[in-house]
Amino acid sequence: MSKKNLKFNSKTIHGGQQPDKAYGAVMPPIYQTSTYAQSTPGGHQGYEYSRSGNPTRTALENSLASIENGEFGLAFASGLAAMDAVVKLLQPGDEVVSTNDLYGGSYRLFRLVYEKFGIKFHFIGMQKATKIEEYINDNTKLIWLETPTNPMMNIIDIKKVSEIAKKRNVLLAVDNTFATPYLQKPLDLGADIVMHSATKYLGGHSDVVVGALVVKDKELADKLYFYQNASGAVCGPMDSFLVLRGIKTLHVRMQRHCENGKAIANFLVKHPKIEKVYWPGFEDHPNHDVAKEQMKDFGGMVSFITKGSNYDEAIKIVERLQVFTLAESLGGVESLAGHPASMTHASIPKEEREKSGVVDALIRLSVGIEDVEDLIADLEQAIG
Ligand code: P1T
Repeated sequence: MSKKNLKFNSKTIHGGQQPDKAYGAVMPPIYQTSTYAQSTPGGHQGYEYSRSGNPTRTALENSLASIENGEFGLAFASGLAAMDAVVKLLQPGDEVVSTNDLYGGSYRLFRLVYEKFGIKFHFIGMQKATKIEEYINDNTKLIWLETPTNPMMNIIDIKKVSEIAKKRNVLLAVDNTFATPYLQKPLDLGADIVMHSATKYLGGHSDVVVGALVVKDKELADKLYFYQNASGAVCGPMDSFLVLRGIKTLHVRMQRHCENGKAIANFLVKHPKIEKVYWPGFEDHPNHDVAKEQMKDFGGMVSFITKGSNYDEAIKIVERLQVFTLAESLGGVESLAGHPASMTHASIPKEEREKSGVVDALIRLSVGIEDVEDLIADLEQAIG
């Protein structure tokens, strides 16, 4: 039976994997080497230098391609390094249409690094997909979107956006960090590139910083590989091993993240001190129907605002949490809480971030896989 036809849960464990050729190791060895012996110049066994390729990284890249239903995976030193390779496909004068609600570091990369090289970025709300058409012109080469968005949990209709992108001959890249391929597969919905901060759910244990790209098209894969090798922000062998190990339990972890996320969202929405909860599983979430259609479940990320809250009040709440750890990042087995305005989204100017709802009072939760009663009790005492 071809491993290509496995169902998703089996793919997380077996996809693109085979026992190591040397001794049959079931997990790929950590090939902690920078270089490889050659019998004559160019006479090597497939690997010559670990920036260009490393067998442990290849094992991870094959797994990534398999779980995202793609053909080619590329593993980078971080999520931002993976994004960086995508932007390098562009030329001065090119334009990008991006979601206005996105990770602060992604915004910073676009605005503070690539704008000065003559690339123009439009940050817009994409909840109504047709809105994008107003911003596409002959210079537009890339649409960049997150769904669910970080941290407002907006849902963008990947299929509709991909139809627009195809019609206008523009590449579509989807940051699938929040959903993971357990919940949604952007390539199946028409995207050209899937990007991950594998630091998050794919790694799953908050012990590594890694990024990933997956594509179907060989020509596109070759171009991205060129920039990966030419710029050199590759994923090391130890980190490749850790993410590969994380992916093997992705489906079981995600199932529990979703269950706990749902319980927390429902607890918060009924709490008398809560003003607003952002979670795509609510029937009154603006794109709940799209979420139901393109996602298997609603994920483990929940954002909220308490009544009459402000910057200081939000900080007090996150400081009082005991089981949730106040920290940057998300997607690990442990629950984390963050204050986007001062942490993950601090690099977006206040006026700009508030336009997309990232106000000073907003708190973001990455709901882990602990006993949910403990998480609810912790929120109860912190909210007061
Ligand atoms: O941190 P890094 O692996 O480089 O990934 C950047 C990144 C890209 N895209 C999304 C949606 C992200 O959430 C991130 C990183 N985010 C956090 C560190 C955070 O706490 O939101």
